[in-house]
Parts: sequence; structure tokens; C-alpha cells
Amino acid sequence: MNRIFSGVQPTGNLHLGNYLGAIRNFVRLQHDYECIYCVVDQHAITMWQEPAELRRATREVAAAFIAAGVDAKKQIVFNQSAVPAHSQLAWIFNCVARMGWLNRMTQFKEKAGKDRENASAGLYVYPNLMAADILAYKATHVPVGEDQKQHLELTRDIAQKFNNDFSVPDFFPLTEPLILGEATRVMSLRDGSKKMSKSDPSDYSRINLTDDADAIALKIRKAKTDPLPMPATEAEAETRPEVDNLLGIYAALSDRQRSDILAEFAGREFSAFKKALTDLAVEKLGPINADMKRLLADPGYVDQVLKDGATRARAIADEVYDIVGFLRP
Ligand code: AQP
Repeated sequence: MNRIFSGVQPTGNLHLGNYLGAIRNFVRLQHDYECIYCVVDQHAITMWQEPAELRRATREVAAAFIAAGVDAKKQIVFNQSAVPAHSQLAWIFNCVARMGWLNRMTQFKEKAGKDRENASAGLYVYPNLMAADILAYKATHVPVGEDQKQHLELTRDIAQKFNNDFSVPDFFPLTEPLILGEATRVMSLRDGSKKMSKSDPSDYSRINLTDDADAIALKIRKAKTDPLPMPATEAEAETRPEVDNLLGIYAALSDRQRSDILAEFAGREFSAFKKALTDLAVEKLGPINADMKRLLADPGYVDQVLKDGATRARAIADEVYDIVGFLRP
């Protein structure tokens, strides 16, 4: 069976974008693939994280996977740092990947910003760790958004060079991207040109998976729009980014086409659409929210799921060392 690896960073408040862009797909994919879902805490620390907050966020991401419907008994759910193979293989890949390859990575340039000299070395070699995450399990497919495509190409280059260097032609697979229909990119509720993000300082910019019905209603009511009524066509919606974003959220949550939703709401007051969106969001996110609360009230249970996942992950990940020539007395 084909195998998927995917991860989410425990870097703050999980939000609707993480759900629609990643976690919901994790649930859907488990019917057709063997799935390994990781809370990538080592990636998270490429930027400073408060230790206590990192622990809390790690449990929150694991709880969100389970609450959304990932079957942690059938699939593997664990946190990255609990399986040493990720860092060990990443070190091997630091020695396989070339500086020139890493220098081309656009995400490093974006995240490091103008102050490149002051970025962590971890942020620079982050793509090698991502390659290790994927190849430690010989994952055949990775669901990727636009922003991660370049890193997956690097993973394929690393796999190919490793296989050549060590004369093991088929050891690492050339992992394929998994494109899941039209990508859902959820934008900030305050600014339709910025993506919804865990690290946005404004809590009103996002719907957190831990928000209750009142908080969801308040944030949708306050979401930035314009004074015009609902647009009639998709082309008209596209000229109004905040409106287009709410329409996209409605479409994704209801699994309906944008055109279908516009046919229902065209020309109506925006407040009627916001009310319907609130009801829909509460209906879809309410059960996940309740289950996350239940799970987070029992951290011992979440830790046990992660521990069990790590044990099963470790059993798959340890094969590479003999090939490299590491003595393991
Ligand atoms: N706004 C979004 N719309 C759709 N998908 C999104 N994802 C993130 N934001 C959106 C998807 O969620 C998964 C987990 O992402 P990550 O934890 O690796 O970090 P990220 O992409 O950097 O997410 P954030 O929320 O924006 O976090 P910060 O603020 O820490 O950078 C990925 O599959 C991502 O595509």
C-alpha cells in the first residue's frame, strides 16, 4: 500500500486554515493510504518557542488530529523528537545535500527576511530535516501545498543522490506530491491578502480550532468585508478578497461549489451570508472543538497515543544506518 507522511508544526493556535488545508485531508486520506502523521516539534524550534508552550501546542496538534477523525490505532500519530531517526537521518542528509541546493530555497529567504545573518542554522537546513521526515518512512506520497513543492523537489534530489552515492538504486523512493483537487487557502479574517496563520498577533484574524460557538460567531461577525451585498458571480467575488475568502471557507466547509453558494446568496445582505457561515462553521467545528477539549483535559491519554505512535514509527525508521556504514554495537 502507498504510504503518506505529513506533519503540522506545534507553533501556536491551530486554526481553520490548518484544518481545511491539512488536517481534514489527513482524515480523508487514511481510507486509501497507510498514513504517518507527525507533530513536527523539531521544525517548530527553528524559530524560538517557549518550552511550556511547545509542550502544550504539541498535545493540541495531536488532539486535533484525533478529534478531527484520524484513527491513531490504525495510523501512526507521534511527535517528531520522540523518534531519533529524524535528526540522525537529517544529519546524513546535511552531508548529502549541497549548499547550492539549499541556497535556492525560497521559504528560507522569506522566513529569514532581511536579517539572514541572525536566522538559526536550523531554519537553513530545515528542508533536509523535512526530507528525513519523509524518507525515514519511505513515504511514497506527501500532500503538499504550493509553499512546500520546492522542498519536496529537494527531497527527491536528496533521495536520488543518496541512492547513487551508496549504490542502493531503489532504497529511497522518489516521493510524489499529492495534489488534492483545488487547494483550500484560507486567508486572514482581517486582511484578505494575508494567509490565516497561527503566528498572526491578532486573534481576530483566525478561527482557532479551540474557539467555542460564541467566539466563532463573534469573529465571523467582525470579519472584514465591504458595504456591498453578496456578489452574483465568481469573477465579481474575486475582486473583493475578504468576500472571496469567506465564500471559499463556506464552499470548503460545505463541500459545495462556489457558484452554487453564490446562486443561493447573490444580491442578499452580507449579514445573512455571515449568519449562514457561522451556523455552518459551528456545526462542522463544534464536535471537533468538544472532542479536543475532552482530550486536552486528559494529557496522559494524548501522551500515550504519541508514545505508542513513536514506538511504531521507530520500528520503520531505523533501516538506513547499515547502508551508511554506521556501526551499531
Ligand atoms: N491559511 C491556510 N490555509 C490553508 N492551509 C494552511 N496551512 C497553514 N495555513 C493555512 C496548512 O496547514 C499545515 C500545517 O502547517 P505548518 O504547521 O507546517 O505551518 P504553516 O504552514 O507555517 O502554518 P501557519 O498556521 O501559518 O503557522 P505559522 O504561523 O507558525 O507559520 C500545512 O499543510 C499548511 O499548508
